[in-house]
Amino acid sequence: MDKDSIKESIKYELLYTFAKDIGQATTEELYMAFALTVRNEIMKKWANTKKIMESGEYKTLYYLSIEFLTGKFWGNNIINIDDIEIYKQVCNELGIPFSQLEEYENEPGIGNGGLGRLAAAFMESLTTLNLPAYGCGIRYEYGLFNQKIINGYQIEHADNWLSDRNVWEVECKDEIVEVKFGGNIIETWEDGRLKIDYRNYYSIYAIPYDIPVVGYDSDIVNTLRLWSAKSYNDINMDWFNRGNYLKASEEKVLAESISKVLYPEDNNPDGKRLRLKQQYFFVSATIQNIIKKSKGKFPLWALSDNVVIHINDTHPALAIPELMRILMDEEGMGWDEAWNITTKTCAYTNHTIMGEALEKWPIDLFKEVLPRIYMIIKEINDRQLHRLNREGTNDWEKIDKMTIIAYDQIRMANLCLEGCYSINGVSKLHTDILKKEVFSDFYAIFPHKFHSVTNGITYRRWLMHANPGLSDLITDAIGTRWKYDSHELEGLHKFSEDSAFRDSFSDVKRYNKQKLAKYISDKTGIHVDPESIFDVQIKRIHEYKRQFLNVLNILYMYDLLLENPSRDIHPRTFIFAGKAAPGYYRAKLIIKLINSIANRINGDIRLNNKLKVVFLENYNVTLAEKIIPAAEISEQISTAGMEASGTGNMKLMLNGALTLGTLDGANVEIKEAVGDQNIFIFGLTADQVENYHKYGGYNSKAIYDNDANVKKVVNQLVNGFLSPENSMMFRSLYNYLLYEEGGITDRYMILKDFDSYRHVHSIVDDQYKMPDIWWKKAILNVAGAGRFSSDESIKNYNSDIWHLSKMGD
Ligand code: 26W
Repeated sequence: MDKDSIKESIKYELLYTFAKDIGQATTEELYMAFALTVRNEIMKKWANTKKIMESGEYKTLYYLSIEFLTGKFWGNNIINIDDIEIYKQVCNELGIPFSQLEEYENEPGIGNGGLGRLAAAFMESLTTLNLPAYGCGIRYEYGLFNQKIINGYQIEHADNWLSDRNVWEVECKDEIVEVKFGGNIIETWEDGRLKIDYRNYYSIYAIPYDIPVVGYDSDIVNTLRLWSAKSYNDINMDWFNRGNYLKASEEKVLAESISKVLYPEDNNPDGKRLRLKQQYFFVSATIQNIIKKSKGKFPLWALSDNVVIHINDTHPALAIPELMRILMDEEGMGWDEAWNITTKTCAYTNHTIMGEALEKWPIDLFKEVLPRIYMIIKEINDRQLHRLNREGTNDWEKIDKMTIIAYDQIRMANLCLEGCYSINGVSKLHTDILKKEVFSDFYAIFPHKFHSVTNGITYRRWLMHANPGLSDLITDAIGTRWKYDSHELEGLHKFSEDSAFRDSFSDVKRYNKQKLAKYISDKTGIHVDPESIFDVQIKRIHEYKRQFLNVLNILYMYDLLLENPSRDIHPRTFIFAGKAAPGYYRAKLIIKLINSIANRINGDIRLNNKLKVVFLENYNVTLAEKIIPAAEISEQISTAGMEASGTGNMKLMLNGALTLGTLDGANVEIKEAVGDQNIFIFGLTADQVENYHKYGGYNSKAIYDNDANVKKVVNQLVNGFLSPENSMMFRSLYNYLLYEEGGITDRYMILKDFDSYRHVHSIVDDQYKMPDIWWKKAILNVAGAGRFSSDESIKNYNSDIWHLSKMGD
């Protein structure tokens, strides 16, 4: 659309939706009018894509994920339809700040972190590459809680992201699906076949809401289909007539609780009944929908030629028994035929290797909520055992690890390994660990099933949208091809030698830092120096991610500066952001610790502003878009072997931050991409960590006793230095470092890695003092980031696992 038609459309929407003209409209109404205008630009392509997909001509991917962390829609969609300049001009001419409209939109926080963000990125890249796909998930009415920091503590507030009309979704009432829970199963034999009679169940309706997924300059618009739970009975008239109004709507409240709130746990399942219901709810609705659409287009035995069902971590793993159920109970197939189809159609990605993060469900709970699905899983389990026996596996330790049902629990990862034709890790290192350790027994039997696909990011959002200054600078240097093909960023390599380019590059960074400094001061009242090094750690708060290690090093730097305030270090601003799961006590205590240190340091005038610590509340995609363009050091310091990939690391390098990290997850590949000189690596390797763990850990007390600096820092946790009002406050963190817990001391190897961590920080300080060298490294990071585009990940998924054809080909 040209400028004038956009203006016309905005006026039209204001008039016919709100009976107002531009001068009268509120920000909300202006936002709506702009959003509807952008939406109108998408609709035709969307309708067309839907029609072609309905025809059944193309093999279609269904990407099942319990989270999709899309970020705000409006600005990103404008970037993707390549209209950003025009919209900015329109805003200018109408005197409406573009940023004000952007700010107005609520971010759909319907994901916890990496897994959810990846799912959204993949949908976008699938579209960009013209590959037909549905994203399938839950339309949570409340997303991840909003985080407030009060007196240094995290306080959670409900995130009512749907409070305004959501113009980006379309309710599809005509595709409503019934999902059944509870009850009991009567098995009878009829004509030599097992007949399943499902009785006394209760039904919940699933209503799909479709959101268009816009790719960059793409021919198609894919669909994100989120299911909302709806009760069959809105009101029970018996109770109502008797005057019991609470009882009258009880059923509705209970039924609709299924899609009410996103569980805030990340990497830490807690086996709740409602969570199990959420999983079955969206999986069953999706699979029923797939089968219904498939019938009439092709015979169901050919399902795997036409459909791929991708299981994003184990949360949608019930897709396997649900597909079996429908093929057998509703379509009349026998077990072998159904199993053959299912195992050729489903594929699984693992996102986490930590034992406690692998989902398991108690059998009793499971049987009660999903009796028929339980029977099917039991049968899969029994057949697996038979097969293992037949194959002569009599190593009981091995069988014990591989079975799906054991110790009164159902192990979802094992179900996926049995029931899927493909399993992949999300970085090279992660896949190696899956093959060698976590799933080594499966790997021995099904080596052909294993793939490695490194994660990626929507680099356009993180450059063109979040960092327009850098984006323009890149375009000036190498043209616009990089917007289509991320590998073109390699063209920046030669500019790293060009001092004029380096100057412009550092000017962009300075500008972004000034903007962030202003945001920090507006939000927190803390003044940070834009000339200081912006050192950021932004991610979920988790022990394995080791924000604690970062904090100990800050304390150490603080101590050094107090000893000698004129010590020659470049001023540093440490920026943290991230949420802790509400029930995760220690993670919440770490937030308090960061804030206590911030308080102490920021108020200490002896430091001459050489050190500042900031915790920005309510980390989400929108906040990430503000922090990342201003970052110079990217802290990726998880205990090696524990971060499956990481994707924040990729966004930060793309924006010219240097990684300071362990050889973990995708950091290993970042190092390959930028070269050893352009990354700061420290700490134990994954093999070393694994070895220590095998032999009961290491002696952290010895490190504490033998290093006076370490001792001082660790003691400061408990001597009132940080919490004069209550010196016991951080005692449990102190104990964690020095005393055994669950058979191991300092499980995350914090003190073990401390020495090399502080050493690498001093190297950072030295190198920042040499701007030519520093900016060269930063530019080489941008140049090397192209391989981490989610377009690239999707190409790899497609060639190795999905085998979809481009629409239009
Ligand atoms: C409640 C149980 C549970 C278990 C695991 C909830 C959520 C999870 C996710 C798998 C956690 C997660 O987001 N994992 C991250 O996935 C990213 C995308 O692959 C990786 O980059 C991160 O390393 C990994 O931690």
